[in-house]
Amino acid sequence: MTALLDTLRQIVGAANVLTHDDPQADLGAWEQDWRKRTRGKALAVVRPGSTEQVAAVVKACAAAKVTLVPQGGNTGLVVGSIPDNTGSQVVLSLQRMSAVRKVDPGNLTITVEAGCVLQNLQTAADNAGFLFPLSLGAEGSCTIGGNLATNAGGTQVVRYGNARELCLGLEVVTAQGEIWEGLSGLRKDNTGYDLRDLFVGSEGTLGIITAATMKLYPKPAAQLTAWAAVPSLEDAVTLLGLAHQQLGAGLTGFEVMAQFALSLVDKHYPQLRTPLWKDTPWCVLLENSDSESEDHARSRFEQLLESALEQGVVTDAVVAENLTQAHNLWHIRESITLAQAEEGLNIKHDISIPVSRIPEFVRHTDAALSAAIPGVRFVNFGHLGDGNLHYNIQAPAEGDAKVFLREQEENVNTIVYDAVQAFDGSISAEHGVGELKRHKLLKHKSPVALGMMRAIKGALDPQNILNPGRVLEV
Ligand code: FAD
Ligand code: 2HG
Ligand code: ZN
Repeated sequence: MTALLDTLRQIVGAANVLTHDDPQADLGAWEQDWRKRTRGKALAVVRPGSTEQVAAVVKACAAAKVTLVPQGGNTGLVVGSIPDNTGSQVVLSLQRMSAVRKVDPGNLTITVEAGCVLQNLQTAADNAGFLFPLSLGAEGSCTIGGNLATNAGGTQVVRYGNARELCLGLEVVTAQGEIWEGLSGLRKDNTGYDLRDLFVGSEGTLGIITAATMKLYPKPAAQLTAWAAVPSLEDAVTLLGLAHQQLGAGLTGFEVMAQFALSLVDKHYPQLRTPLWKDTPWCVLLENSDSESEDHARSRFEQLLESALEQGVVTDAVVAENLTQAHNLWHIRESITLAQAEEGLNIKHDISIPVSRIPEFVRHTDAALSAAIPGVRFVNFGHLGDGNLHYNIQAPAEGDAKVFLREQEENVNTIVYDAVQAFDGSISAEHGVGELKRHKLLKHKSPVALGMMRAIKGALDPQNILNPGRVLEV
C-alpha cells in the first residue's frame, strides 16, 4: 500500500493524505458515524481539491484494487459515509471542493462544487437575490454532494421537492476515473437515459459527484410560521388538506411532532421554551410563503387557522410575530434529533406511507410494538406534508439502551417494515439505505427491481470499488 499512498500524495499533496501512521493525525471525524453507532478504520483519508484530482485518485485506487468511500459532511444517518473496519479503504472527502462556480440569474441556476456546505449554498443564493429551498437540520455541515447522493428531503419538500427535483445537472467522476460533464442546467433534455437521476440517490455506489447545477427560486415577499396544537393525527391530516386548499403553492412546510418527541426537547433543551406541547398529543408546524406581501400572507394564514379552530381540527395556535420567533420555532423542530441522541441510543425510521393512511399505520404499529416489547417509547415526528414519518423508537426508560438495541433492533425493524409494506409505503423516504438497511431491501424491494439495480451497479462499477456493501450487498 505504500506505493499507492505515495501516488495519492503526488496527486493531492502530502498534507491532504491523512493516515494512522501520522501520530498528529486524528481520523475520528471521518471514521465515526454521526449517530456514534459504528467506527471504521481507514487506510487513508484523501482530500482532493479539484475534479481532475478526484479522477486521478479514483484511477490510482482502481489500479491498486483499493475501494473508496465518498464522504461529504459525514452527517448521514444510515452508516454510508464511513469506512469499514479493515483499514483497507480510502475515504474520499470532498470537503475541500466547496466553491460556488457560477450563478446564472437568467436561467435561475447556481453551479457549486460537491463539498459546498448546504448552508453556504443557501447563503450564496440569498446574496444573489434568490432562494435555494433545500433545508434540513444538518445544513450547517452536510454538503450538496451528500444531499444529492442521498436524495435528501428536509422541511420544504411539500412545495419544492427533494434534492433530486432541485437538481438540473451533475459533474461526476466514474468508477473508471473518467469525468462526465453533465452540468448543462437544461430544464428539458430527452436524449436517452437520464444519467443524472441515476447518480442522485446512489449513495456513492455508482460515481463521485464533484459538482452540481441546482435550481434557484425567487425569494418570497413574506414567510409566516405557525405552531398549532391538534387533537389527533387524523386532525393533522385534515389540517394538511385545508392548508393545501387555502394556501395552494404558499404551503412551504408542514411538520408533525408527537408529545413525547417534544417532551424530550423540553427535557434536554428547556431554554428553547417549546410551546403548547403539554396539553396536546400532537403539534404541527406550518409555513406559509407568499409572493405578495406580509399582510396578504397574514390574512390568508389567519383565515386558515380560524377555519381549523372552528372545525376543532386545531385547539390552539401561535403565529410567529417576526423572523426570530419563526426561527426559534423551526429550531425546536430541528432539535428533536439531538434531544433523542441526548436521551440515548435509539432506532430510527424514515418511512413514507400514503398521507391518508398514516393515522391508521401509527395506530396499528404502535399496538404491535407495544404488545411485542412492553415499555417501548415512540418518538414520532416528521414531514407529514410528504407522507414521511420519523417513526423512531427509544428504549424503555428502565434498562440499558445498548442491550435493548442489540436484542430488539431487528425485531423492531421487522415489525415496523412489515407494517410499512402492508400500508404500501417505503422503508426509506429520505435517509437512504447505507449499510443499516441493505439486508431489508432484499425483503422489501421486488426481485425484479433488485436485479435491475445490480445490473446497473455491475455495468457502472464492475470492479465494485465505489462504496462496496452499501445499498446493495452485491
Ligand atoms: P455524508 O454523510 O458524508 O454521505 C452520505 C452518503 O452520500 C454516503 O453514502 C456517501 O458515500 C455519499 N456521498 C457523500 N458525498 C458524495 C459525493 N460527492 N459523491 C458521491 N457520493 C457521496 N436527511 C434528510 O433527508 N432530511 C432531513 O431532514 C435530515 N435531517 C438531518 C438532521 C440531522 C441533525 C442530521 C445529523 C442528519 C439529517 N439528515 C437528514 C441526514 C443527512 O444530513 C443527509 O443524508 C445529508 O444529505 C448527508 O449529507 P453529507 O454531506 O453529510 O453526506
Ligand atoms: C429530520 O427530519 C431528520 O429531522 C432526522 O430527517 C430524523 O432524527 C431523525 O430520525
Ligand atoms: Zn427528516
